[in-house]
Amino acid sequence: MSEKLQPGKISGKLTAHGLRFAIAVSRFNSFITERLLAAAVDALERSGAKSGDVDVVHVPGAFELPLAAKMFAASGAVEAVVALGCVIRGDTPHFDYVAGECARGLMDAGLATGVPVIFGVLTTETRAQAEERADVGRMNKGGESLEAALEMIQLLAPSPRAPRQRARSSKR
Ligand code: INI
Repeated sequence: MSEKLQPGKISGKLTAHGLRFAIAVSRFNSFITERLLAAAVDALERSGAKSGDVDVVHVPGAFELPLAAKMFAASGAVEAVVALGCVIRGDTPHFDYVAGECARGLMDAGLATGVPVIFGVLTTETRAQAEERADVGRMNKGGESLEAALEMIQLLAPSPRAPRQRARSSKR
């Protein structure tokens, strides 16, 4: 009887040791975004990152996060960018523009550069929902964003089992 196929899993310990990160954080709704930042920095420290390996930049609001994220991602100086922000529907009639363009811009920055750009932006109906998601004792989205960055760095790292580019033959 043939043996059941066991697909190889790509997994391992998520360590930040020796990796460089940028965190872009919006000042708008700073009562939430500073909590996200503190949790992300804490998660980085616990994962083995050193102070010199992390740059933090503040931008006015979530709408400005994509440009800052793309600048870092394209610089070649970091392995991942984490964007942290908070858009609360009740606060703005243009919620959909700010939240939607922020999400689209961050996705574009990651796809254009090949560097993981993490969407650590809360988009909530109420302040209470934002508070819950920023609370390290409850949903801790700041810490989760950092873990997502580590996982994507590991996934994209060249592996000995990655498909190799076929050598070009000089013969025609
Ligand atoms: N920016 C946010 O990060 N969150 C919000 O909830 C928000 N509201 O409510 O408007 C917000 N607006 C500012 C926006 O991100 C830009 O900074 C601004 O429009 C200047 O470009």
